[in-house]
Amino acid sequence: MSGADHASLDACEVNFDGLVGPTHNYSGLAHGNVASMSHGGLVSNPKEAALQGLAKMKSLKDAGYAQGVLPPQQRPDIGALRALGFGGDNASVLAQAAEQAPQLLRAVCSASSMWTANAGTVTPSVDAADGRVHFTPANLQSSFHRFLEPETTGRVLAAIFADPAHFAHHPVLPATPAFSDEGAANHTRLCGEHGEPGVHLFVYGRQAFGGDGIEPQRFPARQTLEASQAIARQHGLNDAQVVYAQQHPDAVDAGVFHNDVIAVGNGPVLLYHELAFRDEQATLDALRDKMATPLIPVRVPLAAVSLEDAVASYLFNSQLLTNPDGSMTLVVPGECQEREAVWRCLQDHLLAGNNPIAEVVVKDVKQSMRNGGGPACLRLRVVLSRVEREALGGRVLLDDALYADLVAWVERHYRDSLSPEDLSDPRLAEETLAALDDLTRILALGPVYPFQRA
Ligand code: SUG
Repeated sequence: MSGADHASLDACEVNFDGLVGPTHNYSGLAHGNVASMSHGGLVSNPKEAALQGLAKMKSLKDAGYAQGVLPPQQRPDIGALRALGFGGDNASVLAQAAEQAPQLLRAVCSASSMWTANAGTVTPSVDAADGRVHFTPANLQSSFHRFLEPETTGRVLAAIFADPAHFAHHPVLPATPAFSDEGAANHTRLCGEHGEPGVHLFVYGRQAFGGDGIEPQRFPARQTLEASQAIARQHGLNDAQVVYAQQHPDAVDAGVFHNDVIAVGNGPVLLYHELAFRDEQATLDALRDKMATPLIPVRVPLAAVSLEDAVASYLFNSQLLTNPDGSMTLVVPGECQEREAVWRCLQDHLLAGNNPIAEVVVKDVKQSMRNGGGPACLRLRVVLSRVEREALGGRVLLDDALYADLVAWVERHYRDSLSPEDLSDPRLAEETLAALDDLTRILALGPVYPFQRA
């Protein structure tokens, strides 16, 4: 059956949020991510971070949106330190790394897998020629601390989306600059209802082979056109289903390291900043040309919101969610209230404008925001039919019981303070393993972590 032949009437978007891991800390690891760069060295609160994330999930679940959860990864990644030549027992590996290569220690402790918008790229079954949901974990090769994620990410996705009748998993792209891939953060699916066929907007920062060399100068462009094309090929998307657009280099240089920091789409709506795309008109024209339903562009002009305000507030790193009556709710981070121009834009331009956005909901995810992760970074969107939802492995769809179990789990295992100096504490590594072992049982995922497979 061709995917385009069937609209799935009972499909809905499930947002799979990443649980913040016990080593959440501020190490300033992400070059080009202004929040991460400016907050490096601060003391973090992993417990508060995890509870903020869970509170967001719970409130969206209570409001009627389908909500899933993805587990954090095993950190510190002592195996990565061993591969880099450190030896002895775990405590001495950590001590040597702290002494000789503190930057490496910080990298292997990052809780960056919380930002599941970078876990991978997903194509819903309605768009796929074989009628299955397709997944490719992102290689995240732009930074060492994130390059450590894809292996476990692949195992987690395979454990949850396990049934081969419904789910197809593709290999991570070659982890080399030409195929630099950061997952769904640079991918937006536009459609009518979620269960209707969609058009896939892949946004890239640079072209590896050829291209005209117009690229960001200050900060790295993390996604290549070649990576996006390879994902589309893996997922069996044809030309009529895809649009490729280059990010505006000025935006990347202002700290827009992923497209989801400057644009968000949902259904037929594309909410974007004037400087999101290098060629705004060509991008809109291509979408209009390929979409089956009229595109509803909601443009925020530079005169209303500067790039600095967009990056500082994460206005565009919002979740745009569909309500049963067809209206949409925009879930924005609390930082949007702190910037007058942004708050005014939300009230006067977005809510009052002629578009489906009918409500703005503010969420406090400050712990994540200080590392450059807003509400939309924290979630991976997966459109699933009822049958596909029923085929999920593990216990990952949030209900009141799972929420209560996860809150109790965080209370049991997490510290409420972590400074970069604490990362070499071997007890932190032990606490984390105990926490993840416990979590695997709560989520019924099986042995997804390296320490469970040794
Ligand atoms: O890759 N921050 C992440 C934030 C990712 C946000 N995701 C999306 N926009 N979808 C990044 O830059 C900071 C970690 C540190 O500094 O310790 C970090 O990796």
